[in-house]
Amino acid sequence: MTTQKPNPPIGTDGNHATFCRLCEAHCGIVASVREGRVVKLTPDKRNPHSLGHVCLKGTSAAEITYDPDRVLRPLKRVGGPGEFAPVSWDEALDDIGSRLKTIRKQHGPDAIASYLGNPTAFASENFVVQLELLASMGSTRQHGASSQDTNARLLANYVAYGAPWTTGIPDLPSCDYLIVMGGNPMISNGSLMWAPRIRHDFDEIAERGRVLVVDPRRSETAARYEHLPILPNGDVWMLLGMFRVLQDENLIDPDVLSRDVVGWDSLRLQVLRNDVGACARGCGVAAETIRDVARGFVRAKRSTIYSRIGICRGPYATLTNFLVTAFNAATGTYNLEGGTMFGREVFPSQKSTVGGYGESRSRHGDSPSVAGFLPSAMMPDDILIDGPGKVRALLVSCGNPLLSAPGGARLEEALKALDFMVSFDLYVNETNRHAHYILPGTTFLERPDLPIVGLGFMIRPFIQFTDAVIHPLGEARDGFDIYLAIVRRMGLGAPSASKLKRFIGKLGLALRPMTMFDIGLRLGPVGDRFGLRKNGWSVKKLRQYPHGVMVDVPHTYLTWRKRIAYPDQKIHLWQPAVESELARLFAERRPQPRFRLLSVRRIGSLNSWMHNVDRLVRSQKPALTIHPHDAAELDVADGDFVYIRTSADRLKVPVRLSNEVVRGAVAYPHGWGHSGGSWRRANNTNGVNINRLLGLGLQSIEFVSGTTLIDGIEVALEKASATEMNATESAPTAESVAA
Ligand SMILES: Nc1nc2c(c(=O)[nH]1)N[C@H]1C(S)=C(S)[C@@H](COP(=O)(O)OP(=O)(O)OC[C@H]3O[C@@H](n4cnc5c(=O)[nH]c(N)nc54)[C@H](O)[C@@H]3O)O[C@H]1N2
Ligand SMILES: Nc1nc2c(c(=O)[nH]1)N[C@H]1C(S)=C(S)[C@@H](COP(=O)(O)OP(=O)(O)OC[C@H]3O[C@@H](n4cnc5c(=O)[nH]c(N)nc54)[C@H](O)[C@@H]3O)O[C@H]1N2
Ligand code: SF4
Ligand SMILES: [Mo]
Repeated sequence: MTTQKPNPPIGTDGNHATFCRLCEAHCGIVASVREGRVVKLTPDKRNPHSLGHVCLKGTSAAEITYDPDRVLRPLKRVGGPGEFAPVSWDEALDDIGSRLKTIRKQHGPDAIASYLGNPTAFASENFVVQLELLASMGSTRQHGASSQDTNARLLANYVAYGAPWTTGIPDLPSCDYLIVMGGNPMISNGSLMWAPRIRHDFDEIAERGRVLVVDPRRSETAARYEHLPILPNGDVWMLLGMFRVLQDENLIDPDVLSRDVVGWDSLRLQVLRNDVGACARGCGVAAETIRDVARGFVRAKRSTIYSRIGICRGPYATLTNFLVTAFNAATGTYNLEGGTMFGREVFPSQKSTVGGYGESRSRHGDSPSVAGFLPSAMMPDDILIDGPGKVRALLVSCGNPLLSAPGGARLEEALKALDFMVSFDLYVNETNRHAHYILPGTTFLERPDLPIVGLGFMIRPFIQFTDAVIHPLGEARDGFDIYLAIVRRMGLGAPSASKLKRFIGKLGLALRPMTMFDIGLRLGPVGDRFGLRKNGWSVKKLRQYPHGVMVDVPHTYLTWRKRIAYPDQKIHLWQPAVESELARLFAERRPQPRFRLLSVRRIGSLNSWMHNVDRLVRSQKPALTIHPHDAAELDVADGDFVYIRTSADRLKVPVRLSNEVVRGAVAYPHGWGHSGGSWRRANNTNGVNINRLLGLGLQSIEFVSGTTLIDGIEVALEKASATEMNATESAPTAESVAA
């Protein structure tokens, strides 16, 4: 192991090796501190995992830390939405503790709900505590970004493996045939797999074999590799077609069927119900192409399908995700390097037990939780409708559901109706302007971390610990300290679902999550076993290697069965949920809608919250991408405006003509439509909030997973008249009008 120079102490001048925590790639960066201030963020070429990869967002992160619009003192609402006055931490925490205590006492624990936004996951202490906080209060009402991005994947994991967080990931370094279904890693840098240099990995696979990108839009990833255009939400049919090819051409190894999986006989009968031609019509991919893809996949052996959120937000999202896993399993790809693997974990492997589905249900609609998460789409009703179990208090951690979740005007009405709302954030945003308190959190430069989210999805085993680069600005505080202070004031001890930890907490001793991680690391496969293993790792030792280290955790191709929670340690291809979802699909008779909406991610945007950084937003001009033939039918040209309408709302947007989308699909970036937050630059950007077009309640979700229907929703388009266009040109702010 080559030695590394330890970082300077927190806040002192010099170069601090750390890592970006804006997205799952966790790229290594070097923060240069001069006179106590971070003056520059540059790629860390000495990080052995990311080897100098970063994106523009990562190197712009200090502009968030030092943003004059950032909230740096606890804020208390003193008037209407957005009217806040600074208060002391003690005053805020005392009042929050006592009001939550009263609500819990008067209305029961389920009167308190939470919404965990995406950045919650990127502050490891925050994440762990947030997951346990509600449970420690006895509440089951947890919501989050999960129903907008991952629930269907998690439910498919539960069905196939018995455990929602066990996720198959592609073994990129050895793979020869990679199908990417519904992901755009050239922009998103990958999700539920940790590979910061993803472009290099994909380039090498393409060089050796094939990278096939299945997407209704010729995304940046599709453009770089091989694009297979598909109808929005057509993937379920493509996968059924590929299964049919396996069956017709005898491409399944009987050993795999008997050893690795159960339930093939039942699934096979369903596969036989449609021939490849019928499947081709369902997905818009030619039958011969489906055959070619399936045959090539089996022939290549070191093959896998990687899928992500593009197949997680449609009406058959769970079934589609499940079929991806089933296809990877039935073709034996878990059994060799270069196929499908499970993340290489540095924590001791825990025998997982079957669970993580339906332990709680939405108050309205009775929709089951997935990994503890209830559907965001049901949150407004659960808050607004009177009766037992009504939600009266909401804790929002790092989230902006008014822009990023469904609900629109009804969600806003619900936020206004809450008895109490607390937000943990860096800014006043569209959502928390309705909060009673906003508690200022730290940016990643101001806190210690392990890449905790990445550690569960590691392709190449790597570990890094970082201290804070600088001390928190103003009065910003770390999540754990805030939660501890609140639950203590509620008389509940340390925030935790575990009785033991709560007991320890009541004694006044709180085990910091970082202490727990350290214990886990030390007891894990590369740990120092508290001195028993000479070359093992601990957080203390990692401090001497601030650029991070590659570690030796074995691949899972020989051991993957241990990760299956079902007692038979096989991948399950048949479950009641699969049966009922297939029945629902086969009974569907709806004609293809004329237009369907897709979301787009851009390199300079991160969901709804990096739009206050001028250098990131100034070149972005959100517009609706539409196929030129569709545009001709609507008689619109580049830059013209159209109304885009659903039964929920109507928005006016400029169009951009491009054949990158298949005919009938239109695409618009999400996370725009800023107004009312403290972020002055963001408030002055164009762009509408397309989530106002999403529906509400049971009609707007895939019931089994609570997934919000986001991609491929039916929309109507209508050219905006010339006078309306002129009106918008003279007042270029985004406009939303009730239908
Ligand atoms: N139409 C459409 N909607 C989508 C999506 C889509 O593709 N299309 N994508 C969905 C996806 S994948 C996701 S994950 C969600 C995201 O949606 P949310 O999870 O609600 O996240 P954001 O809207 O990005 O808001 C993040 C908030 O966290 C704050 N924040 C950022 N970092 C920190 C921090 O370190 N500490 C604290 N305390 N606060 C912080 C920011 O200031 C911001 O207010 O959106 C979903 N919505
Ligand atoms: N720059 C940037 N990076 C990000 C984020 C960001 O906002 N900006 N967000 C982060 C978050 S929270 C997440 S969850 C990840 C998500 O990471 P990804 O899963 O890679 O998400 P997207 O980039 O939205 O790519 C989804 C792709 O699916 C396609 N798609 C839509 N509908 C369908 C369909 O029916 N079938 C198929 N096959 N494809 C479809 C879309 O056209 C799009 O190209 O990205 C993370 N990284
Ligand atoms: S790819 Fe993600 S982790 Fe890497 S620098 Fe960009 S935002 Fe940060
Ligand atoms: Mo996400």
